Amino acid sequence: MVANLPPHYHTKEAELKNAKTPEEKIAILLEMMAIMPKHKGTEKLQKELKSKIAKLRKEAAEKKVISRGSPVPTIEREGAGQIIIAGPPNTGKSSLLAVTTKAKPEIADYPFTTKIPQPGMLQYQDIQIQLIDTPALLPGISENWLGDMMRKSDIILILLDLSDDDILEKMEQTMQVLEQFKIKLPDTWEFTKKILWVGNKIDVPSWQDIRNVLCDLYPIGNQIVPISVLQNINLDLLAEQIFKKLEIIRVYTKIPGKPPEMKDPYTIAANSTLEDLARAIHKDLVKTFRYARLWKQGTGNPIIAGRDYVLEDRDLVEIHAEEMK
Ligand SMILES: Nc1nc2c(ncn2[C@@H]2O[C@H](COP(=O)(O)OP(=O)(O)O)[C@@H](O)[C@H]2O)c(=O)[nH]1
Ligand SMILES: [Mg+2]
Repeated sequence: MVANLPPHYHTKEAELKNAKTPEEKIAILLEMMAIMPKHKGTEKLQKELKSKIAKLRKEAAEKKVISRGSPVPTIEREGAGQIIIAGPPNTGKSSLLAVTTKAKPEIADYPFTTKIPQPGMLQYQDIQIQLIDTPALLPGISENWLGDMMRKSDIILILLDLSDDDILEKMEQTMQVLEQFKIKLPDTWEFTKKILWVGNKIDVPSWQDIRNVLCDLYPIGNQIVPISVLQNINLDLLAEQIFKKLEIIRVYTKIPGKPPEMKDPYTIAANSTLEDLARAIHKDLVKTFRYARLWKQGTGNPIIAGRDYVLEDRDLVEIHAEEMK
């Protein structure tokens, strides 16, 4: 006989009876797992729920192959880069979006609050970077549109909860979905996308122990950016890491004879040339480009540079072109 199940648990049991799809059932079962107290008395029940979830996941995966035509959410790319915030349930993904952008996602201490992706713009110095909050990565639940969205992004930010004792299981599930999405290569620690590892909730004292447990199994030791969304710890560092990983540079342009405004820079890939910049400004400019006067950050005298010149972050450029006929 199981003792002391919270009343909320029984509400979920009732919901489970009414749930129709395997996805809905898995979501409810995972919530039941989350609210169930973990002790000897609930061990058997925990096992039962786990095996139910495993069975449903198989069912869902089989069904997914044939089901088509459900509406697929898409988000238009904006700003200097697109970052997907992904990870297990309840790690603070929506909270991170809410604190770093003007977006207002739903936040709650139970899983599956976020069902559709939500974008927001992160201001980093004088540029904006698009962050997208997404539903949790879970085998059997995560839908293919999420994989597509991740593969089209610039960086996948994997947000982990460093206060979670079950972090290894969560990590395992996350990796399983990333493999299914062909973002992680099987049996290796290689990814087809840039991954930024972030550990949240470091306001909880045990975070270092949990990080160590994680690092014993996964080669991400010194890569995890430790943050607390709730207490605003290291969020500036995180923005800086995102900018670095994007590998872009800001280039300011000015009109001949006018003073520079030094705002709204072009953001282009690192190691771009003046020709690449000209192309980003206008396709005709690539043909008519003659030379540029170029100021390095903080210097007074311009240099004269040709189209092969490799630009650096914060260069100021004045392009001289032939008149179009
Ligand atoms: N202690 C702590 N709790 C946090 C932090 N960030 C988020 N949370 C809590 O974690 C729970 C899940 O947050 P949410 O943003 O909905 O997570 P999501 O499911 O990953 O989108 C909420 O109760 C948040 O208040 C943090 O930095 N520290
Ligand atoms: Mg959420």
